[in-house]
Amino acid sequence: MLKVDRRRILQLNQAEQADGPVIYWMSREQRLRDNWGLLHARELAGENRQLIVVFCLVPSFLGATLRHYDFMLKGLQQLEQDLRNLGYRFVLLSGAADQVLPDFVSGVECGVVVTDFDPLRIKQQWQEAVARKINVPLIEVDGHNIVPARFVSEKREFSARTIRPKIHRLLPEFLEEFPDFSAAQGETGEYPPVNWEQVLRDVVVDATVAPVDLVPGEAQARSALDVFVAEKLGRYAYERNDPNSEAVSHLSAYYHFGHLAPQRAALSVAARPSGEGVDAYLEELIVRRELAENFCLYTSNYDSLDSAPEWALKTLAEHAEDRRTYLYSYTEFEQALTHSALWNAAQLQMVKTGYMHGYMRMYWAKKILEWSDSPEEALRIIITLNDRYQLDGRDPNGYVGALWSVAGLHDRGWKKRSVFGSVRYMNERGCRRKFDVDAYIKKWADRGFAGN
Ligand code: FO1
Repeated sequence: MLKVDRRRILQLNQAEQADGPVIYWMSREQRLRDNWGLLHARELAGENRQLIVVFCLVPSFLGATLRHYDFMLKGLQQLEQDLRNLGYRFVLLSGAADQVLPDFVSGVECGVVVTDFDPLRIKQQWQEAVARKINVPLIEVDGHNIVPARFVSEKREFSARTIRPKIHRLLPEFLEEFPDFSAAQGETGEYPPVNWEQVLRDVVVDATVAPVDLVPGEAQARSALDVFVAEKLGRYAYERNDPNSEAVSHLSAYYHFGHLAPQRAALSVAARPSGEGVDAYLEELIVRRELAENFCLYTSNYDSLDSAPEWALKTLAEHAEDRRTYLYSYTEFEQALTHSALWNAAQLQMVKTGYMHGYMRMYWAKKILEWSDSPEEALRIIITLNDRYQLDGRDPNGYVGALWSVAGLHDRGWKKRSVFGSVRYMNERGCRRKFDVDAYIKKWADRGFAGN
């Protein structure tokens, strides 16, 4: 029988389980395999109860555009097919979960609802409202973190240094192989298939940010992981900060939409002969990623400057009046109209492909701080652009990356300088020491903003 570690599971209301179908309210973990939430729902359904997978599609979600909806809906379309092939039902509800799920739950006389752990505010609000409105249990399962976020720490951690030993101590227990997800048992019933072309036509999102070439879905995510492990991991330790080198994984959009479990990637990487590539990738994938989840879980204003460490707020305030050598508006940043060819190239890489190299993300955000009126304004611009263009926008990692760049989150103080105070500074000279800046500019700069 399937077994999901009880430390991943939390009941969000007091209701008693009843007979009737089990609903898996899928949101963040949009995959069939390696999905602890779905496995737990399967476990509860056992031999005799129906399992219904429900996704609540909201017409607008934190600045998402057609780029994101196209990727997500095409991934869900494949998932529906995979579920049906195993005899499970998939239902797409239109509207926010707190508005549409409770009626569906009572309509099918469901006995229990399982859903994904997610530290973002809007998701916590949906979950609280659903937990209140239904009269059966709502159970959250952490299918995103290898060491479950609520279990690894009960408080906001100070930095990677403080969370790392806690994660490493528990990793041998939690970095386990997933059980198979088996076919449905008993009576399966029918729901009409989703008309995906219609759904994609009907979403009313900003279509000026065009879909990108990355192919969504579990199968594609899995082969991207295999290619990374076989062909790039060896170079990762030495070349990951070179945006011209293809030594990075390009898996972040798959993690964001749940097409790939970080735990699957960790299992594949950890199975390689140990070496610096293995350690370096596991540090980013597990420690840094789970530190971001910890921050958002215990900091409700995770996208506001108010949540930055005090030392950083103090030093930024001391430098609030420093003269800015360059000052750009949101639109100038968006359209890559700064004086810096390197910065513009990074912006264009993101606008055109939905992806910016990790090292450039830090440089890009730090320059927005340097060339904006205030740190508040810089943070707003960074988050808006990130959520609009990056395929992996609206993710705990993105919010934490923005605050790290602007306001020293999870970092320490450095040598003082203008505008930044003692927040860590980065400049083009540093980039030139690390990689061929002109080659990077050449690759992206002539693409132009228009017609993305
Ligand atoms: N989650 C949902 O439950 N319903 C949606 O309609 C939905 C849309 C969406 C669009 C863009 C995007 O980046 C994420 C979206 N997600 C949606 C949520 C997402 O899966 C994540 O839960 C959070 O963004 C990060 O944890």
